[in-house]
Amino acid sequence: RQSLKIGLIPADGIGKEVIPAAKAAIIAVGSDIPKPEFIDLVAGWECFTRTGVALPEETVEILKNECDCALFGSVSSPSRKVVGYSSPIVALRKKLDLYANIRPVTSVAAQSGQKPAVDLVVVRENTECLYVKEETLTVGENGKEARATRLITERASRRIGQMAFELAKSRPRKHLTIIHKSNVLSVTDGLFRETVRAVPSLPGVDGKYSDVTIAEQLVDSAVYRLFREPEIFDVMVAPNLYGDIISDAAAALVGSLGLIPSVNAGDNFVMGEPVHGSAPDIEGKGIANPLASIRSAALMLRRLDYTKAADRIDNAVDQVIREGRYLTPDLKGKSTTSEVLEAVLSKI
Ligand code: NAD
Ligand code: K
Ligand code: MN
Repeated sequence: RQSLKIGLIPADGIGKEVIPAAKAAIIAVGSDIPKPEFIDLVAGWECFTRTGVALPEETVEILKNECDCALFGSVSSPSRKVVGYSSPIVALRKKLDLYANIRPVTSVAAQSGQKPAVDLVVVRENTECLYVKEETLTVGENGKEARATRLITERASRRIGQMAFELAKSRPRKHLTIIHKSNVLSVTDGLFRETVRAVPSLPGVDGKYSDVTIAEQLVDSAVYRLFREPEIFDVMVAPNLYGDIISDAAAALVGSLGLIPSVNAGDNFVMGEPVHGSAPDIEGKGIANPLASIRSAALMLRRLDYTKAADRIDNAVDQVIREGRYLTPDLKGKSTTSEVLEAVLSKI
């Protein structure tokens, strides 16, 4: 590659405050990556209120045809149904076939050998489950009746399973926990569980995952155990909704949602994205934690095999957290977004 073309979609709320920090971190790694070229793209609720479209066709086309990778901030989706609006991030994950959402949750304590040691990765299926968003509202003898379709396919469960086994194999503990609720949802979660379990015996796998240990945990007790003994988890693979909830819960264990990065990954494209939303309660105050977004940039670079650049960014972030001098209020600090960014840049 001569250059690395990165689409930037800050979208709404604090997305606009933290994506510039990720951009600055990427620029700071200099010659460890091909010369970065940033392409500013729009999507989101504000875009919708301005143009009537939440995800312009142009944004999708440029991502598909011109970008090597992308960074997404956060969208503000109204909790009421608004005619014509649907979440652009859910649509983007589908349109770019970014079928896995990989969310590492690591406490700095874990890195320095202290307790509680959280060092896990949630591998969330990213295209189906309840997020197919097929909802209906009818009126019956019980008044209004709302229904939603929950889709689990063998294909999606298999490829997320493969991604999870691959990731588990690459980590020191090589342990995979399958999250489901197949005691109640025996058909849908049953299919997810069985399909993931069957990955090691797929044709062509040839004992590749024989060193990965496999456990299962019902989603509710998984949250319970996550809070009591987070150290038992390494890689957790889950259908879309459970994965969403579990990763926010795990974020609480390490201090803040503002620390947790993710990548939306497919076979041909990768999009970094902080796990948090648009945080309307702190929007515009200049105090959003930029570390989740900066770490998402590192995760994106790591997936593109720019390991050295990714390590430099991650090490800088870890040092800033460990020193504790420049932290935003979500981590009980007094610093602003830009002060934390400056601290990270100085370490890079
Ligand atoms: P949220 O993640 O925006 O915020 C939850 C809490 O965490 C808030 O108190 C917020 O201030 C805090 N927080 C989150 N990120 C932070 C950061 N970087 N620094 C400091 N504090 C941070 O979740 P929410 O409040 O449930 O949702 C707000 C909006 O975001 C909603 O419109 C929702 O639809 C949207 N959302 C979008 C995405 C996405 O873009 N993928 C994900 C989740 C929520
Ligand atoms: K987000
Ligand atoms: Mn979420």
